[in-house]
Amino acid sequence: MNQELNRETIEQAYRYMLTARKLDERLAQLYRAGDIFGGVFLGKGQEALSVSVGMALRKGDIYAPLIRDGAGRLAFGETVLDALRNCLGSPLGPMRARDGNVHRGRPREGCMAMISHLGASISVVNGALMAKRMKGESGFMGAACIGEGATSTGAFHEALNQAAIEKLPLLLVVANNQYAYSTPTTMQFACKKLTDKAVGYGVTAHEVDGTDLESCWNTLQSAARKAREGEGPQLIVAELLRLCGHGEHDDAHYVTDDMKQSNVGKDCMELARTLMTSQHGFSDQELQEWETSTQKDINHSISIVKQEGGPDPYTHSWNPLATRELNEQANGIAK
Ligand SMILES: Cc1ncc(C[n+]2csc(CCOP(=O)(O)OP(=O)(O)O)c2C)c(N)n1
Repeated sequence: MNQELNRETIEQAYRYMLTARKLDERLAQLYRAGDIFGGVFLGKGQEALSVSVGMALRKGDIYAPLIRDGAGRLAFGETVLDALRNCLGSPLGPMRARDGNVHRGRPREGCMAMISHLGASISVVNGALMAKRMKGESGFMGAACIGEGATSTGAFHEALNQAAIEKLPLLLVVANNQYAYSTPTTMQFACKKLTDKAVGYGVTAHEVDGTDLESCWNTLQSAARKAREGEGPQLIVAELLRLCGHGEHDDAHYVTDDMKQSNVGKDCMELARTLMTSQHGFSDQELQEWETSTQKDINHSISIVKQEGGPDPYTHSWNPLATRELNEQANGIAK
């Protein structure tokens, strides 16, 4: 059954979106202050889609978020501390100070560590879903999140074909944010719509306005239900605009004014705020209070992580994370 976007669920969704947006803003500041040595990639403009994916998943599902999925990660159970520890290089972070970027995850909890190679995460989710099936589990689902740039890779086509043949309960979520780094969609694909790509593989496709929380929610809920009920992989294509650079090192000068002023250029946070006040009875004051308390909580988490320092080169075990010893340690330490 589809879960409704009601007063309770929209508050949850909005709070995850707000936390993700505020966390992104602080990460950008920390990056500019020289506190983060790795790259910082923000999800500004993609929170409505991302949170709808995260909230369509359940415990026991598989999730492979991409660089702009802070809201979905929070909804799937990631903590603000995990994100900050990873970016600031704390040894207590999920990747134990080895990343300093966005390639973090907790595979044992179903959240795959992000892979930079575009499209590669889809077959990882396929594999995890096939393993669950072989173990006799049921009712599970997986979501792999990609950008429109990844739809041009061989990895995308091979994985989508495999998922279709195996009838895997996969949500393949494409955030078409109009640019793959600086490459516009006209240089990325020649089909009319990205959902056309599903036809050749016999996959059901859904199109959604990625700026609108309600549309994202309803589309993801219905796609998730179909996947769980055995209807095979679902390709979801959301139209939106990345409201920032590719990363904080990129000023996005190539994004045209026309694009910014078009429908895809609308900020999903502002639209969600209007939805909360006009249709779900929340007051501006309430929303302002959440904003202030969220900011305070994030600042508190930053002060905790800053005190944790970096790994001590003399005592830290530099064995690969995949070793048994470190896997077991990481499970105990980084809770
Ligand atoms: C196979 C591969 N080719 C090139 C790159 C370099 N690269 C990293 S991010 C990126 C753009 C990604 O665009 P898109 O898939 O649309 O996702 P978005 O960043 O817009 O969310 C590119 C080309 C890569 N990581 N992997």
